[in-house]
Amino acid sequence: MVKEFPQGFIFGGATAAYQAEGVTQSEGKGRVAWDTYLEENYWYTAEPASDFYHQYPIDLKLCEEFGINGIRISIAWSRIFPDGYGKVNKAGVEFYHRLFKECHKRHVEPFVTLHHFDTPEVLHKNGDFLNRENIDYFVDYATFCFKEFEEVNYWTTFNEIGPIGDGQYLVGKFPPGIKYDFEKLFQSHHNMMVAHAKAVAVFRKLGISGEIGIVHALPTKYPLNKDSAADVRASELEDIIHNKFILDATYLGEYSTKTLNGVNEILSINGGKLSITDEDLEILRFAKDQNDFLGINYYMSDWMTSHDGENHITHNSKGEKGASLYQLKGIGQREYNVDIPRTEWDWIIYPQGLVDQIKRIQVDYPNYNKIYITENGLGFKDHFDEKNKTVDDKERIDYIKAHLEAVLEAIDQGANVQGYFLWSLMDVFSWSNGYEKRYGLFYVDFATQLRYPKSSAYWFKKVIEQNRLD
Ligand code: BGP
Repeated sequence: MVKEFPQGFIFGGATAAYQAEGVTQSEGKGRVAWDTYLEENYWYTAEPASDFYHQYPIDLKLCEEFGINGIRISIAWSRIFPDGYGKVNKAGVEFYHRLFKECHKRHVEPFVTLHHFDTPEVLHKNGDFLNRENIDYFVDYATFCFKEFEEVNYWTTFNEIGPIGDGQYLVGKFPPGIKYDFEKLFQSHHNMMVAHAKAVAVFRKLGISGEIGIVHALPTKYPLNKDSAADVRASELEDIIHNKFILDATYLGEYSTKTLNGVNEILSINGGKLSITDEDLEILRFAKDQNDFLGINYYMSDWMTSHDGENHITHNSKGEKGASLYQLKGIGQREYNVDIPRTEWDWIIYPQGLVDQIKRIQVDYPNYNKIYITENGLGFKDHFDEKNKTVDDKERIDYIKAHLEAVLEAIDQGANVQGYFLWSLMDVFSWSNGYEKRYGLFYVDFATQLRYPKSSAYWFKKVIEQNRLD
């Protein structure tokens, strides 16, 4: 098997505006739904986060020192348009110009996402992407950014349309906290895919230079018992919810019969009806061959059995292993007690799932062009070594190494993978798990905002220097 990464491979670190920047209530930024939702439902807020708004020169200097040549950054929509549309906040625009300039100064290529979970509150309140008016507001915002930020070479429309619908309307851990509403779940997926396609169309029409793509979270789903037709169906339906529906929209420009049959099966049991118009399909068809790249966020796989009881999901937000429950009526349930390691948050660690997922893209969606692994990493309750001012995060190194091996295996099997971004560059807070779930290469002391490289950062630096795994 190849051990070397392709020439020009991006070894990146990933961040997201809301999880990193801080400064959520000043500098002209408009509120987002998360501001209120965290205040009301969780034990932490997005302040100070990693104070990236001020610390970015330090973080980018660390990137340069450790050989990291790419960074995922998202623009906070409400920093540009505090109300989602209309009046522009000049301070926000200037901030991102400063940030991108610093990236280039440090030879760190910014991969810029337009929407990473943080719809402005004004638009979220009136239905978020379930309200079709907001599709147009998103496209206006995207158009503004394409024209304004000429220094950006890589654009991503959305981060994780799947988990947005999932968090907002199925698990209920994201605002507005609705559970088990499958109509809203699929409609949100669909409408956001239409928004993506429309933004891609504008990008092409304006002849913007650079590349455009989308980032999907793609957890691989397996039947617990391969010989059980019920388990196989459970894994297929779960795959449709999280992966296949949005992948079809992205690369087929329509929903395959298999996908629609699955969606109809789910809706016939759980209620609901989708609105998909001819005009929607026309724009999806236009965009399907226009994606320069696919970003894959991969953390885990799931093993499924059938489930005919009621819907019941318990989100394990405190990292108490075994606290998760995921059962969907007529769809299936996740089996956590498989003989495979999992994190404290019950995320099953299975690098082969990444190989299998990439293979499915190659086979089912051969028009994908190229892939970046845009997120992968280990959430852990890191122990800071006060004496040596570091974290000995051996578990994280093992996790990253195994997944980089999976990337090499996929490349060996003919996949065009051009980069790997570790989630996260430095510690940030986790949306529904707080500041205790850390992922960074650089430890952040949230009280002082000082950064300390972890063992994983030194290990990663070596991999980058050698451009290969030992
Ligand atoms: C992805 C998101 C990231 C990040 C990551 C880790 O879904 O794109 O923003 O949060 O997952 O997830 P979590 O924070 O839930 O552990």
